[in-house]
Amino acid sequence: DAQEPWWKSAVIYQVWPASFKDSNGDGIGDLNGITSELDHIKSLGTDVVWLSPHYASPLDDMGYDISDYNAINPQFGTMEDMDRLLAEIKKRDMRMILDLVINHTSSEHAWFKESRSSRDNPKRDWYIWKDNANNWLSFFSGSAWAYDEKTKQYYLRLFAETQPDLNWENPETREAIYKSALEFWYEKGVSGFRIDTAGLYSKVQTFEDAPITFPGEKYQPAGPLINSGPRIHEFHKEMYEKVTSKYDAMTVGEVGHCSKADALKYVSAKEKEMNMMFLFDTVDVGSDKSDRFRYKGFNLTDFKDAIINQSEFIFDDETGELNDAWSTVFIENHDQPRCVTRFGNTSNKLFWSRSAKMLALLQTTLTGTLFVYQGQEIGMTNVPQKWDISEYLDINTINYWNAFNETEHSDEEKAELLKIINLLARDNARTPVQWDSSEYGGFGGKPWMRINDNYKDINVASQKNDPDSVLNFYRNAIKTRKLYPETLTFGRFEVQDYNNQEVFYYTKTSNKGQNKMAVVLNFTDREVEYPIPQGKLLLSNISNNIAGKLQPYEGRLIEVS
Ligand code: ISL
Ligand code: CA
Repeated sequence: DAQEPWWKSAVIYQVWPASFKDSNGDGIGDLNGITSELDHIKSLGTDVVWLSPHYASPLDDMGYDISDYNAINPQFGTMEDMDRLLAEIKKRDMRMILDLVINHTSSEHAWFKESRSSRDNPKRDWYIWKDNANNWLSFFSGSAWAYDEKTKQYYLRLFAETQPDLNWENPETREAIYKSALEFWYEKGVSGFRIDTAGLYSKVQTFEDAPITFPGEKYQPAGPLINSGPRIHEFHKEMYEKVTSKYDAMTVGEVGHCSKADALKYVSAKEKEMNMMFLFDTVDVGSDKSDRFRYKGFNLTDFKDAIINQSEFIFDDETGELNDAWSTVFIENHDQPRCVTRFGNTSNKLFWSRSAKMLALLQTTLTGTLFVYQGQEIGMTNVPQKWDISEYLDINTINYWNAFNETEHSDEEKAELLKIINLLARDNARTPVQWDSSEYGGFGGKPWMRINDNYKDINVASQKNDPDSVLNFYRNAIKTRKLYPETLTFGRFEVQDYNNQEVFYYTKTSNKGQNKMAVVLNFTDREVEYPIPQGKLLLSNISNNIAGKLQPYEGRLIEVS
């Protein structure tokens, strides 16, 4: 639709710099490494590159702990490297968006160093200081409060101890954030931001204890006391009005979970807050939404529900037509395990390849802006189950494992948690990208995080020119998506045969109903008899389709009218 803004039909590729490509052999991915692989990124059909934090940072939370918004992490390169990366992206007719981490800074940021220096420092109130801690649980385990010896008060830190929360109640703090974290980069020519933890800026100011979610636990999830709090929409409106509205920019907020009413405030065009957001229904399926490692599993209707919930708010309840809100399509990012392991099947090569392609077919036919995470396009998998816990490097996993081991557990309980960690840990997304079959997968020097053992079988070089590879399936599927934007990117999404636990069948209808497609996906490792809708087969992950039957992990996209 020519009337629609560019970011609705964009395909966005996320780069997590530490593990993308190392250009100088020090074992850490870097900006020049990204520049050297822009043709690969572009070949997928990418319109926008989302760069995860590249800023100066002690890397306690891999860059989501920023010590200077206006400097590049020297391990990733220099400002000249950044300028070149941006220029090379634009040269290829793509745009760049950055990560905007403004709920907290690193404790090494100059603002926090001042704030903690004395109780009467002018920046004391830029962070959240209290005489007493409450029972809030940190997202990274333990208390959400850290005690500071020097000034004998606690500061709030919803994430790591070295990630103090900024105080958004203070207008001077907000101005400083807008100037240094946003304006600086807009002026350099970036096209917007992925807004980290976009629902967390407004804390309920009573700082009261959270109700009990996990009986018997000392710390409890703060829930609505921090999530979509009382002033959150006011803050987003201000940020949009004062900064974002001045540029040709897109924003995508990481919200996670929220009510439909809040969703429509965050991303309805008329509200002027953000363009779209990430909701976690799908990636959290089977888990407690406050603690992913409390995992119970799920069935296919839970998965269908998750996908419905993530996008139904963009359709009018009565007419079924699009309203003025917008949604995202994603199944991986740097915080999530690999989708082929989680939702597909990696037990043999055939199932791995077919289920990776089936998930590609799912993603490229859903409504919203499509996001692909580095390595997803070649079907990278979770780390092997046999890896020792010491191979995991993410602060989230390590703190969780340590907190668990503070109390006695049987060997079975430990083994059970290790299995869940292997299934769901963020580290699964953070192993180096597998470029070829040479040492360290062609990533560069000896990588900071162990490369997945399967790099000789799964890598870009072996897939690039193979017409049957996962990579070429993604390329084709994205091409197909761009050929039929009205139906695939903007179409109405309706789940059919909802109760079926083997087959995910849905239809997509263009807004005015001229064109209709059916997507049929067999989520099992068995052949399934199925009344497959008649029509023109546009795309499938197998070549020898049989009438009335779906082979294991078979998927079809069919134009039905
Ligand atoms: O991955 C999680 C822990 O299991 C989530 O709770 C995650 O921390 C949450 O979605 C916020 O994520 C974002 O902000 C974090 C950072 O660690 C994540 O990498 C980032 O995506 C703090 O900045
Ligand atoms: Ca490097």
